[in-house]
Amino acid sequence: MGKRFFGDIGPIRYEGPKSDYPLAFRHYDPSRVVMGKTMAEHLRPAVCYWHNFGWMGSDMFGASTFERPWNNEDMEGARLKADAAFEMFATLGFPFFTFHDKDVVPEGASLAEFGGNLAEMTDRFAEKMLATGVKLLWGTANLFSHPRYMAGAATNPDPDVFAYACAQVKNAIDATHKLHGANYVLWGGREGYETLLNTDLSRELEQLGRFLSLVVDHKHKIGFKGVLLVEPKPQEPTKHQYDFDVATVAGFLRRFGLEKEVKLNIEVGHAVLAHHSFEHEVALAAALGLLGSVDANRNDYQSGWDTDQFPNNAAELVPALYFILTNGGIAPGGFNFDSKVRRQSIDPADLLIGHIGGVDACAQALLSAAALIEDGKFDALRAERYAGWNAPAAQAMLKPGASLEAIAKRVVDDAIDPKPRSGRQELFENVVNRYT
Ligand code: XUL
Ligand code: CO
Repeated sequence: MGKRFFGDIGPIRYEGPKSDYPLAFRHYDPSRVVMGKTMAEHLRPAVCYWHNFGWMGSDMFGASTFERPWNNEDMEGARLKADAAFEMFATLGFPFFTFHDKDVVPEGASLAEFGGNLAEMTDRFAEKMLATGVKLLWGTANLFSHPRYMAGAATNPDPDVFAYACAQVKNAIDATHKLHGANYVLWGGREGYETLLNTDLSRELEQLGRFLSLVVDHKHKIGFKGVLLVEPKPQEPTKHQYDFDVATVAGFLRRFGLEKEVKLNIEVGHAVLAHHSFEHEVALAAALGLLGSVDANRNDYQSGWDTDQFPNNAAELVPALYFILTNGGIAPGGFNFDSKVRRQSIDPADLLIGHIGGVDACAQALLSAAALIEDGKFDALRAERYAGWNAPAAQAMLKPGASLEAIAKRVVDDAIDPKPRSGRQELFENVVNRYT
């Protein structure tokens, strides 16, 4: 494939921490083995189609700042976009990419035309994937940009919009299946409300549960082996979204009997919007058996909205990487860089530099978390805090047959009188910092 958009740049190589060449990896060494797997196998990095190839740099105060030769107005523009995208995937050497249906082809005048465009483009993708070795981490449907979705997709008061969303998801999941996607993501872009005054909350939640069940049924019907993932986000664009955070979605999945069918795609910036930390969302999803994949980015802590910047603070990512590693890794999920360069970063090289810094930060955090685990002291400290639970009498309290009465009797008989013990937070923090 000839180079067209990124000139003579690349392929991007690992040059090590001492390198000052901006177009080289300093920490992400794809083939370096860490805890039995290569860095590429641990992180499974992906480039997303939308922020990098879809966003043209406009904001609510100003026009597009990026000059991109591609567009999505017609299939010609969409083909150019695909050429640039695959050139970038290959230049970075990232093993995966992700897309929304609407990122890759124009919608056209009808759903049938949209479906036809998608089928044509995914044929082209299949050829490019074969030529470059790049795989699909996940596909998804954009159920939030078109005005028909202004009051939601599955949770819309109009059943015709619900039907349209079903049809669009069917096409997108079929396309993902055709490209052997490892996962399929559902982000409820406008599944929420602006005001409760016009909203029948219980009806909308029922609709959303039904919709997810229909998606699960379709997945099994076509034999799609990828994992279905819901991506929590508390608000933006709506005031309140039903997929608020990991805890909310976990409860929702249980209510509709979907907890064995659907996992979660956790985005750093969404965790921050929900007033959680990223590691909180990762640790909770792991604890509930729902950890699926990660949308890697960061928010500006002062702005209060979803700024989708590239990750660049390795130290902050260490706890999340620790919980991912102790969960047994993220596969078949990965680290999808749902991140965009800033509006003034107008050069094609800026797109590459953003991804290089992002994956380098994740790689540094991976190395730190692995060193922390391999050293063993941190895990020993954590285990020590709960060591009392190893005693048979303690275990018995958690088993069927235990009763408050029997426990109360033992407290009296054994004269149990617990003494406060230090939580040693500063010690834990200092141990983690030794590896950061
Ligand atoms: C929006 C967001 C989406 C999803 C896919 O905040 O993160 O791009 O990742 O629809
Ligand atoms: Co995302």
